[in-house]
Amino acid sequence: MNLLHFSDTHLGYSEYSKIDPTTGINQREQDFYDAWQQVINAVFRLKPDVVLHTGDLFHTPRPSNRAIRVALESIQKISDAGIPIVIISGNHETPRIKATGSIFESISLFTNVYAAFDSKYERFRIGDCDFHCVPHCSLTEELEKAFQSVRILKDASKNVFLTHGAWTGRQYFGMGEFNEQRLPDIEKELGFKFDYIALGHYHKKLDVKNNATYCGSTERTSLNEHGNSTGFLMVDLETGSKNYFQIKSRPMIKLPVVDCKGKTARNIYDELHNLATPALDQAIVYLILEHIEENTFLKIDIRELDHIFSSVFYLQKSLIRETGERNQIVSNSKIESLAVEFERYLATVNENEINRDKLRDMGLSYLTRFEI
Ligand SMILES: [Mn+2]
Repeated sequence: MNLLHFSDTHLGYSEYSKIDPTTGINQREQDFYDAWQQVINAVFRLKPDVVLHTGDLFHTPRPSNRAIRVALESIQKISDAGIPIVIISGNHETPRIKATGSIFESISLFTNVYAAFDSKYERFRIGDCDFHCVPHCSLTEELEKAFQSVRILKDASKNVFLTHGAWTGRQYFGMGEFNEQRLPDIEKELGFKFDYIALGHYHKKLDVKNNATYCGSTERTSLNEHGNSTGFLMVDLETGSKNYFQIKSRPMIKLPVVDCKGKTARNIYDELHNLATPALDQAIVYLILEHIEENTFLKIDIRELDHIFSSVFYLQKSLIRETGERNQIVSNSKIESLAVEFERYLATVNENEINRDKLRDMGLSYLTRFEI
């Protein structure tokens, strides 16, 4: 039996303000739909016996109509093709209040769809294989109860386990999210070895054991994920072999940290020009400037930084300045406080035309008096 395992598709995620010129929707939202579509195309190309999705199908418990349509359209196609889908809910789409209901109630109406989403253990038999599911649970007690409820039936020829959360064996593999769940080693608890343990939640392809794997996400939801590939897994239950298929997603690149000690704004711009290669085109780029001296900091024009990296999709900037008392101030925002922006402006004005010191003192006294 061949399984296609994917996870953490986060449909409905959107970020930044860029619009896709073809579809007219938020570009990042579209990126996530494109990633999803690549996996759906692969389902029809690779024709697995069963498709597994291990949670965070949607980015939120109340996804937009568009995100729902994208998901249902594809799920219906897979269902119509007679390919079973086993799907569990993750922490991102599990409502905190049960009365909200779950979008998974609608998804499970399709034939060939086996969905576990109700904060409890569920087992589905497909062919002669059992799929044991523990979705994200709202409460820790529910999670404990779900794990205790797992039963292995004698007549099942294969057993697959699906769950969503942070594996906490020898090492912790989590996302650091406040509502994430810590997963016990189910095999140790049961004294039983599964044919495959399909894990969701950690956005990086990772084998926690020979037979237990996070397939990673299909797109990246945070700059912390800049080094992660995106894709899905094909698992052969007979041989235990696993093949990872990478899919295309928007590049996310963290540039080497720029040490600005002793450098002028001009020196820094020159250095950045060398970093701004065509490899960054349309990428989400993380730029860190550190040890910026106070004087230089005031002269750095943020618009110039954006200009140097004008071919990127989005430039996340972190400017770290030395203040002399071994303190560092980190600024991520585009516009600083009015006082800083005013000082920056003064630094660009021709000194012959104004009395800079006087203007600076007057300006700062007004600004600090009235700035909230
Ligand atoms: Mn996730």
